[in-house]
Amino acid sequence: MKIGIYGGTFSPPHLGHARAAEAFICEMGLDRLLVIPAFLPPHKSEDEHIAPALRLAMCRLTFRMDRAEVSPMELCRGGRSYTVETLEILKRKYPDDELYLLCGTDMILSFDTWYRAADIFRLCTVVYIRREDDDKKEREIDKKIAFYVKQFDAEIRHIKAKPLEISSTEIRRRIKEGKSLSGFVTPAAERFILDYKLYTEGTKSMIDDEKLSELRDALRGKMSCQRYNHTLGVEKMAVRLGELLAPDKIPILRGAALLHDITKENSFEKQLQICENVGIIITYVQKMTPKTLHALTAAALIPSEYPDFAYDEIISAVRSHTTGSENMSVTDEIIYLADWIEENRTFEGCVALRNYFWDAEPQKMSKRELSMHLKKTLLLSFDKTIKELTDEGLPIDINTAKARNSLLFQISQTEEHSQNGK
Ligand code: DGI
Ligand code: FE
Ligand code: FE
Repeated sequence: MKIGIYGGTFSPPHLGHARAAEAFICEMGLDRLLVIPAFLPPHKSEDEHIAPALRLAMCRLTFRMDRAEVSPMELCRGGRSYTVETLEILKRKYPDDELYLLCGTDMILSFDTWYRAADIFRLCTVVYIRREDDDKKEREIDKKIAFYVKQFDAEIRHIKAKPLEISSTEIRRRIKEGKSLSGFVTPAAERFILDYKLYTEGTKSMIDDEKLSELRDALRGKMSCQRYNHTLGVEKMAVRLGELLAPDKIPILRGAALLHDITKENSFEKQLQICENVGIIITYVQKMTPKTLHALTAAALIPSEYPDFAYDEIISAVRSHTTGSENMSVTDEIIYLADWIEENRTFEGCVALRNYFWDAEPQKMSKRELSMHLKKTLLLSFDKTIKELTDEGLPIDINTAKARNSLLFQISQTEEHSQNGK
C-alpha cells in the first residue's frame, strides 16, 4: 500500500489544502492519505492558536475526498512532534507499506537542516508541490534535489498540478473583517467557523451541557461503579473550586475531571501498548511507578477517542493529575486538588487536606489570597505524597519533585513581594 502523509497547522484548513491533497492522492496513486494536524505550542501565535478539537473538526469538514482521513496522532503525543518521529511511528505500524510525505517549496529548500534529515529520506519518498512559478526558485530546487539524491540517496517526486494560492493568514484576516469565505474554505468548514465564532474574540467552546452529558453516559459503561462515582466526585469538586478560582473555565474543568482516570483500570501492559502506539517514550522511573502511567495514557487518548474534548488545557490537566508538573496552570492545580479531596475520599490524609482547604473559608478571600491558599494546600499534598512514597521505598517521579519545587518557589516569591509592599 502507498500511504501519503500531509501535515500542517491547518488553522484553518482551506481549499488550497484540499486541492493539494487531491492531487497528491491522484498523482502518486495513494491508497490512503493521512492528514495530520500538528500540535501547536501554547501561546506560540495567539492569532492561529485554537484548540486541537476545533482544528480536528475543521479538517474533517475539509478533507472529505475518498481515501483521505484525519489523524490526531501528533496531538496525542502532546508537545511538538518531529517529522522523523511521526514517520517512525507510522513505519512501525505499517512496516510493509510505502510512505510518501508531502512538502511545499519552502520545505524542500530547507530539508537538509531538518532534524535527522537523513532518516526522513530513508523512511519515505518526499513529494513536493510547487507554490509559485518562479524560475529562479525552480533552479534552486533542482540543485537542492540533486544534492539530496547524492547525499542521502533520497527518493523525491513532484506534483504537477498547479496549487491554489490561498493562505490561512488571509482567511483569518477576512474573518476579522466579516468577509465571506466562499472560495476559500469548504461550505461546511465555513459554517463551522461562523457557528463557533472562530478567530474572533468570542470563540465558542465545543463543550456544552449536551456534550458533557453524552460523555458521562459513555464513561458510565466503560469503568467500574466505584471509579465512575469517584470521577463524578472529582467533577463536582472541580466545579466548586472553579467557581472560586476560575469561573470561566468550568466547562474545561468538567471535561478534564470526567476524563482524568479513563485508563486507570487498564492493565500495565495495556498502558504500555498505548504509549507505544502514540510514540510516548517511557523512562525507567515511569516503568517503576506504574501507578503514574494512567495520567499520560489518558491524556494521549483524548484527541483520538474524545476529539471534541481535545483542548490543550484539558490534556495538560489530565496529564499532570497524578504527579503534578512544573509551573502548573490554575486548571492543572484545580484538577490535581479535586482528585485529592473529592467527597468520596475517606482516607485520613484526604479528609485532613479537604478540611485544611475549606476551613480557611476560601469564599471570603481575595483572588490573590485564594491563589496562595491553593498553592499552600497543594504543597501540603505533595509533602504527604513524597513522605508516603519514601516510607514505602518507592521512587519519586521527576514531575512530582518539579511540581513541589516550583510551588515552593512561587510561594516564597509571593511572600517576599508582599513583605516588600508593606
Ligand atoms: O487515580 P486516582 O486513584 O484517583 O489518584 P492518582 O491519579 O493521584 O493516583 C495516585 C497514585 O499514584 C497513588 O498510588 C500514588 C501514585 N503516585 C503519585 N505520584 C507518585 C506516585 N507513585 C510514585 N511511585 N511516585 C510518584 O511520584
Ligand atoms: Fe488518577
Ligand atoms: Fe482520580
